[in-house]
Amino acid sequence: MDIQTLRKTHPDHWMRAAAIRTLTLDAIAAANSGHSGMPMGMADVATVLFEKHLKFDASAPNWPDRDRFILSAGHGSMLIYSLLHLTGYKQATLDEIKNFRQWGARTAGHPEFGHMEGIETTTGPLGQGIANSVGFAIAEEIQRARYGKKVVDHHTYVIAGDGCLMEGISHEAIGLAGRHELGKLIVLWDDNGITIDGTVALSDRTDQIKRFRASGWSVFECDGHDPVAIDAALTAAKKTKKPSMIACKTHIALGSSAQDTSKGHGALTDADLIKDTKAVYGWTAPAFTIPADIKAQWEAIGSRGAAERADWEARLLTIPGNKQREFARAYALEPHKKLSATIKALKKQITDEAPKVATRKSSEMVLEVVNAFTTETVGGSADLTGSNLTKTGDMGVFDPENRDGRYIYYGIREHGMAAAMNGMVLHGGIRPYGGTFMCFTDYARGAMRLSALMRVPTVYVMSHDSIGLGEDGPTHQPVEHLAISRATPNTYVFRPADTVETAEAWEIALTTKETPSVLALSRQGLPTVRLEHKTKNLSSQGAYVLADAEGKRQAIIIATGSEVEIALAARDILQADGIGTRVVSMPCMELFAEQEERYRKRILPGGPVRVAVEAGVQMGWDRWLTGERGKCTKAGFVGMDSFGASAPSDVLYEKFGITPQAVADKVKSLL
Ligand SMILES: Cc1ncc(C[n+]2csc(CCOP(=O)(O)OP(=O)(O)O)c2C)c(N)n1
Ligand SMILES: [Mg+2]
Repeated sequence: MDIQTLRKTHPDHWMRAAAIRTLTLDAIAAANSGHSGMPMGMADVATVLFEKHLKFDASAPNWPDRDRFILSAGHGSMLIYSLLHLTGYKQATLDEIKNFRQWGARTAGHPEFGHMEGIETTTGPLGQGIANSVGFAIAEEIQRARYGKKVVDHHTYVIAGDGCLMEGISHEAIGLAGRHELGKLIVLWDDNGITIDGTVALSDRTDQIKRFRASGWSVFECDGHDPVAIDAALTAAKKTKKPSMIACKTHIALGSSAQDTSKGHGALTDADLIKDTKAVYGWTAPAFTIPADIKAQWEAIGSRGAAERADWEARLLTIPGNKQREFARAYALEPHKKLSATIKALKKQITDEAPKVATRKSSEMVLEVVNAFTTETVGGSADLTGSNLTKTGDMGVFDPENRDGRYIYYGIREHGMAAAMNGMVLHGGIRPYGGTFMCFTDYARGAMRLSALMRVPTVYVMSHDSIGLGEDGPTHQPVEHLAISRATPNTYVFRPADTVETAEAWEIALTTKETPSVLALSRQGLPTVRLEHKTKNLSSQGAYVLADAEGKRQAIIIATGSEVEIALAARDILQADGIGTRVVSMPCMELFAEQEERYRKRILPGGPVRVAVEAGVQMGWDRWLTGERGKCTKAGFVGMDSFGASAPSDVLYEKFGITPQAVADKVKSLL
C-alpha cells in the first residue's frame, strides 16, 4: 500500500506510526549515527502489534505474564526506544531518546538488557534474538505446565530481519521451535530485500517461506504497511498450534529518498532528506516533538493492559501458597533453601568414600541430588547427553506432549542451545544449564558472550575439557578454550579437580544471579583430592591451599582440574628431595581475582618458585605466575602450546610432557 493511500485510509494509524519514524530520524540525526531504515520500514507492523496484540502494561514492565517483545534486528534500536517512550515506560524518557547512543544513556547503540525496562534481551549480533525467543517460548510452556494457564499464558513476538534469517543460528532456532511446536512464538520477518551490501539477492535465494514450513512452522504473509493486513496476519498466527512466521513485505527507509536501497539501512542524517521525508509523512511538528493527541493515543495503548494485569495479580493469589512462593522465588533467582545443605552432605559423603570418577560424572552426581528438589533447573545437551551426563532420573523430557519435562534434547545445535538458554533465564523462573564438549564452546560463543554481557546466570556444562579425552583427537581436544572463556568479562570458568570441587562449583553456579558459569569437566577419571571435609565452599574463594609445604616452602604449584592430581604427585617427588612444596588448587581464577589482596597473598605469597600446570595454553596464567608477586620472579608453566593428537590419554600426557616428573623438573630448574 502506498503512503498516500495509507495516510488517507488509516489517518490515525499513520500518524502513530509516523511518530516512531520521526523520533527515529531525530534521534539518529542528533547522534549522527544509528540505523534509520529498519524502524522506518517496520513502524506499521510494530504499531499494530503494540496497539492490538501485545499484552503489556507500560507501568509494570516486569509483569511476569506479559507478552515478550524481542527486537532481533537490534540495529533498529530506535524502533524499540520509540515504542517504549511513546507507550509511557518510565525509563524511556524523551531525554533518553535525545541522548541516543551517548555515554550514560539507557538508549545504547543496540538494545541492551538491563539498561532500560521493556528490553527483554540484548540484541544486535544478528540471529541472537530469534534464537533467544525459542528459549522464551520454551520457558513459557514449562511455566504454564507447572503453574497453570491462569498465571502463565503469554506470547513471544520477534521482529527479525533478513540478516537474522541468514545467520546460521536462525536455522538452529527454527528447527528447535518447529520440533517443539512452540505455538505461542510469532516471528515477524522484515522482508525488505535489503541488507548493507545491497539487495538480499546478492547473497541469497532462499525461499524463507518454504524453509520455515519445512521446519514445522505456520507461515503467513502480509503487506507490512497495511494495518488491516498486519492485524489479520497476527490474528491468524495466534490461532495455530505451530510457531508462526509472518513475512511482512516492507520498504526499508519508507518515504525517504533512500527508500528500498541499502543507503536506507544506516544513518539518514541529511537535513534536507529528513525535512522531505517528514513532509511525505505529513508531519509538521518540530524535532523530538510528539503532538499531544498522538502521544495520548500511544499512552492509551501503553495502559491498555493495566486492568488485565490487575486481574492477573488477583489470580496469582488464588493458586496454592506454596506455588506462589515457588513462583516468586524462581523469578527472583533465589536458590532453593535445600541447596546449601544438600551440597554439604554430598561433599561429606564424597570425602568419606573418595571415589575416582570423571568430573563430568561428578557433575551428574551433583545434578542427581539437586534436580530432585529444585523446580527451576532445566537441563539439556546438544546431542551429547550420554557424554555430558546432564540428564538426571526424574527430570522428564520436554516435548509437545510433555510440557513439564525439564530436559531438552537440543539436537546438534550448540549456538541455538546457548541462545535458547539465555532466553529461558531472561524469561524468568528458570535456571537453564546445557552441555556440549568444551571444544565446541566456539560454536556457542556468540551466545555465551551475551550471557556475560547481559549478566544472566546461564550454566554451560562443558565436558571433555582437555587432551585427557584421548582418542577423539585434536579436533575435539580444547587447548585455547579455557583462555577464551576466562578472557570473557563477567564469566566464571570452573575447572574442578574432583567431585567435591564440582559440587562447590555447582553450588556457586546455581546461586549467582548475574554471572554465567562455564564448568570445564574431565572425560577421564580423577581421584578425590579433597580428603578432609570442610563445610565451607572453598571454591568460592577461587583458589586455596590444598596441600602445604612440609619444611621450608620453596615452591608453589598451582593447578586446576585434572592436573591437580599431577601437581600433588609432583609435590611428592619434590618433598622427597627435601623441597618444601605447596599445592594450590585454583578451580576458578575469576573468583580468586575477586578476593581481597590479603587472601590472595596468603595463598600465593611472594618468594617461592611458582609453577602452574594446566593442560591448556598459558595465556591467562601470567597474572598468577608473575603478575602478583613479591620479590621472586621465577615462574614456569607446564601445559600445551600446540594442538593435541589422537592417542590414549595417558600417552598424550606423556608425549606433551604434562607429568609429575616434568612439573618437578620445572620447579628444580627454577630453584
Ligand atoms: C552477527 C552480525 N553480523 C554482522 C552484523 C552487522 N550488521 C548489522 S545490520 C546488518 C545487515 C542486516 O540486514 P537486515 O537484517 O536485512 O537489516 P536491514 O538492512 O533490512 O535493516 C549487518 C550485516 C551484525 N550486527 N551482527
Ligand atoms: Mg533487510
